[in-house]
Parts: sequence; C-alpha cells; structure tokens
Amino acid sequence: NAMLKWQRTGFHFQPEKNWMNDPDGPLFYKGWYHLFYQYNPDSAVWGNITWGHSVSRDLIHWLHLPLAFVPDHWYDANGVWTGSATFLPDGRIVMVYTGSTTEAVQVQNLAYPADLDDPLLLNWIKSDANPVLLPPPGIGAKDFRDPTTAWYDAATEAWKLAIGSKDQNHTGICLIYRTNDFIDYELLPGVLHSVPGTGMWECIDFYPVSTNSEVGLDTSVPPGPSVRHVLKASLDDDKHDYYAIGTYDPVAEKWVPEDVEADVGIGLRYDYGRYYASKTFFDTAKRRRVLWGWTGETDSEQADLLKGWASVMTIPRTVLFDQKTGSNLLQWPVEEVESLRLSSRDFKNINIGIGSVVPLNISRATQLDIVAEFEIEGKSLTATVEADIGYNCSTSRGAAAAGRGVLGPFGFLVLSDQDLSEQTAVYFYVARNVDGELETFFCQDELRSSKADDIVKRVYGSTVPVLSGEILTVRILVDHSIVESFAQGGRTCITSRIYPTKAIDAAAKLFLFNNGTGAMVTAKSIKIWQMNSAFIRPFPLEA
Ligand code: DQQ
Repeated sequence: NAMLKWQRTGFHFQPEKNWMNDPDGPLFYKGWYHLFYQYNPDSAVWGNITWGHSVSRDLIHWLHLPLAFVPDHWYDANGVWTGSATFLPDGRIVMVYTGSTTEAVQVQNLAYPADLDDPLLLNWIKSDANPVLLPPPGIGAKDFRDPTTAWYDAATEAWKLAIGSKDQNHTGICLIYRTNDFIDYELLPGVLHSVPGTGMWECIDFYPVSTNSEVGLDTSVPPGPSVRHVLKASLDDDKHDYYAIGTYDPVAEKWVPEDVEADVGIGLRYDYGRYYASKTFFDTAKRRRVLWGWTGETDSEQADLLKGWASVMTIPRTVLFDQKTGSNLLQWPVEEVESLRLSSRDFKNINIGIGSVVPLNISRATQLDIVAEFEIEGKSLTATVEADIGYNCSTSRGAAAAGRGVLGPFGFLVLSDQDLSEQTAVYFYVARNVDGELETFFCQDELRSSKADDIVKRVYGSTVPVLSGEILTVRILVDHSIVESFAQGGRTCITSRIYPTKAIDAAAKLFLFNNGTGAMVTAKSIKIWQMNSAFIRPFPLEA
C-alpha cells in the first residue's frame, strides 16, 4: 500500500527490510565508515538479534554487507547484543559485545577481523576465550551489557572499558574494567559513577571533549585543563539517552558531573524525541567525534509487520562541547549530508502575524533541509517583556490554538496538508520560569501529525539556552517519516517519527505559524533545500 511505502526514508540509513535497533561498533577503517547494528534478519519486530553491517565512504551513501555476527555459540545463542570497537596502537581492531547465552545470561565476548587487509572487514572471528566476562557478584545476570569503546590509561599502562548496570536499589551504575589483552579483565573497585533511581544503564558511552577547540578527541585522550568527559547512559526505564559533562579522575576511577542537578539520567538528553541507544566514535579521517542514534517506530507492531521494516538511524551528528554556554554539547548533522542539497529557496523577513499561518511556496516538501532565524518583533527578550510563567513542552497543549501563550508557540509546520488537518509543528515558546527569568523552549508537536490512530503522538522538547544578543535559530531535516530538529546550533535536539496519511508526496506542504497572542514574529531568513535521496543498497559482492 502506497502510504506504507511512502514512510521509507530517502536519505536516512535503514536496512532493506526487517527490524533494526542500536548502532554497534561504529568505526572508520581504510577509507570506509562501518556501521554495525542490532538486526533481526527474519522479521520487522525485535528478536534473533544479529549484527547487520553496512559501509560508506561519506556517512550518507551506504552499501549493505552480509551479517557480521550471528548467534552461533552458547555464549551468544540468545542474541549478539550491543558492543563497541577499539583500535589498538598496532592497527588491530577489537570488538567487545554482549552475548545473551543459552540461559539468557549477559556475558561479554571478544571478536576481531579475520583479515585486516580487507577494508570491508567482511569476516570476523569470535575469540576462543569467550565469554571473556561474566556478571560479577552482586550484579544481576540480566543487568550486565553494552561494553564501551576502551580507552588507554597511560599512567597504569592498561586499557579500561565501561559496562552499564544497576544495583539492588535501582541505582544506575557504571562499572569499569581494566585489561591488557581484552581477554583477562579486572573489575575496578567501586563504580565510575552512579545515580539513584535511574535504573538500568544501557549503552553507556564515555568520551573526552575539548573545551577550547572544535576538533573531536580520541577516546584515549586523558583528562586535562581543556578536556572534559561526557558520560551517557540510555535509561531502560524511560528509553531516553541522557548525558552529563564532567571531570574524570582515572586514578580514583571516578567521574564527577559539573552540575549535580544535571547528572546523568536526571538532566540533559541528547535528543528530546524518539532517540535511543546511541553511540559515538572518533573519526580519524576528519578528527571529529560522530554520534549515531537509533530512532524506532511509534506506530504499532502490526503496522511494522505489514510494511516489513522498522527503525531508521538518525543522520550522524558531530558532537562538540558548547564553548559559549559551557554547559551542554552541540550536535550537528555531519557536513556530508549537505552534499544531498539540491535546489534551494530563500525567504527574507516574513512577518508572521499573531494567530496566523503563512505558506511557504516550495515545489516539494518531503525531503528537506531547512535553516531559519526568528525574531520576536519589537521585543528585547531580556527586558521586562510580558510572558507566561512556567512552560513545559510535554505537558503543554502543543502548537494548537489551545496551547497558545503570549510569546509562543511559533515556528514551522512540516509535513502538513493544505488544510492543516495533518501537521507536525517545530516551534519555540518563550516563557518566564518561577524565578522570573525568561527561558526559551524548543518543542516538537506530533499530536496532529497523522490521522492514523495506532500511533504514539507526543509533544516533545525542553529549554534551549539563548545567550544575550543571539537570534533564535533552527535547522530541520525532513525525510518522509522522520523529522530531526536542532535549535541554537544543536544545543537542543528533537527527533520525531511521524506517519502522515494525507500530507504525503505532492500533498505535503510547509508553513510558518505563530500562535502567540502577544507579538508578531519575523522569520528573518529561511533557506530551504530540496534533498536528494542517498544510495543505500546491497554491496555488489560476487556470489
Ligand atoms: N539493545 C540491545 C542491548 C541493549 C539494548 C539488545 C538497548 O544490548 O541494552 O538488542 O536498546
């Protein structure tokens, strides 16, 4: 059926068919980016988990390769689960991944490429020593998974890696192991970090960021005056990826968040929408840290089985420390996505009157890259301007008239049909907090994104830092059933999966709107590119 077919994306990574979840072991090798991912080769729902494998020259166009790992040993018979890659100084690659055993115990296993001369890394060997790690005393057999990329600690001349878990009190914890050969490990005393009440920490990521330059850092770069460490956990309880920026002490083997109130699991998220089990890697080709995230479906399992596939990856994002705010990361789609930009339209100084909707005349609206700047007319946002007190994207009434306030919502309606019966709003809302300070919210409203009723629809979002003198900026990538949005250069990001029934193909339109009651809003500048599709297809391997 045409509607289901339409939901497949044009330039986001997805397998040809069936189920995908977490990105695994991303790496750059001999000119190729490798993406492995949790994959069910048999069905569009989770199960029989193997590692799918695809390669790319530019992170945008992909070639699907044969499965890299399948459950063929007792120690991964219930699934080859998530893991990470580490480069050794001599050029070898080690992959450490979680296996769910015949008894559904979570153990860690080691694998390595069969042929390092093969840039495609087609064949992998599972170590004879597997499993190399069993759940330690006090840790549940099903609470021990997703090893990180290892970092080398020059001081102790050993590799270290992290594994997430939880303790008996439902405290999320990060265990650290030390190893020289990735076969024998020593569990270090205590934990790197823990946060009460956050439950199981899946897919931990732990990496350094530079506080004074825009280059990414190799995972083994040690702490220093201009280095902070990011700790990320995927919370099994609420299925969001939380990060915090902090200081790592490799001697005490502790990591301390800069802001305890924004600790892991209770503070910042990479993405406030549908986004989970993400993982970064250091791209030696471009000296940047690149973040992959999994975006699952929000339609029903039945719909997924009908369409024969489920999940996409978000466009990989570069990750940097935000030197201006000093308190968050900046995430931005890798520059290579810009190679898909086709024709563009520019708009300048469009006034969006109170309560109005303004159509933007573009030829097609299904694959877009949009960048825009907004200004609230005649208001200096630091002044004693009138604004609502207290706002919260997720508990608000969204972008509709019912959700109106003084200074918002305003922004874009993407994948909307002509009469606005289906629409997804990407919007700003300026309000005062209880202390009377102005805060800017960045939200995405899915409530009217589809006429279909078997879909989870939410209003997502959070605050976004806007520094004095800054204009409001947004970038939006629209690709059929996914909308990825970035406010203020990537300080706050939101990803939605949406399933329009009417706003598809030529019927999909783009609008500006302003449902604020207090001020006119001006779109100072808008640039909209039509986006080409990416080549994502099987590698023509000889039979
Ligand atoms: N997905 C994997 C686990 C991981 C979870 C299994 C996170 O290793 O904890 O498919 O989505």
